[in-house]
Amino acid sequence: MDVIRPTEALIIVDVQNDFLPGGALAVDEGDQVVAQINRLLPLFAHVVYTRDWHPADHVSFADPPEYRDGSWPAHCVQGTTGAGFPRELKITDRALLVNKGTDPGVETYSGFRSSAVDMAAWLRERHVDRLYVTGLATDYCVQATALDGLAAGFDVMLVEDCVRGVAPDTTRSALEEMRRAGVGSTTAAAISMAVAVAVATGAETEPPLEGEG
Ligand code: VGL
Ligand code: ZN
Repeated sequence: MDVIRPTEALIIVDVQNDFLPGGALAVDEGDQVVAQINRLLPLFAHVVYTRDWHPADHVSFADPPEYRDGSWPAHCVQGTTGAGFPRELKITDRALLVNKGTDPGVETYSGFRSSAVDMAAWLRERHVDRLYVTGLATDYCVQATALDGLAAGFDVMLVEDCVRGVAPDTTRSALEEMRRAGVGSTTAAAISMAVAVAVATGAETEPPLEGEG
């Protein structure tokens, strides 16, 4: 039995330089999700990277910013280093890249609401039935993407040690709202442990491919 089935997808939300320490809209410990996500990545047949991809005049940019919904410092402006993925993040090509927040007048936290890509359709074409959601930030884009995933009919698991939030109070209520809506939860540590056990007990042994040996 596979610990992660071929119909499960890893969703990596907005792991971008501007959301990491030193970035324009830094999330506390945002950098700490990268190694954990890298560890999960090889287990998944399908991966989605969402990316905040704003024009320079995006409606959410405020000066001075209040660091809450609707009032952010300029961040993740298309083509800038801040909008890029950190060098340490593994990029696989069995993946979909979803740009969002590209319309100057519209805030889009959820990858499912990108005006550029139909993420739900891409997942359904691959017979995906469950999403493991990781990334930044728990209280905005992670929450919105997880809840829209449920609404689109997917099982959704939050990978708790692979997410970080902007602020403690909004992060607490986001976790509570997701739980109440039916988002499950796990950790990269638990998944890795289950994989190790499966390998040790031989459960992961595949029959030899036809024509081999
Ligand atoms: C996000 C605030 C503004 C996020 C994006 O990725 O959670 N938060 N834009
Ligand atoms: Zn944004």
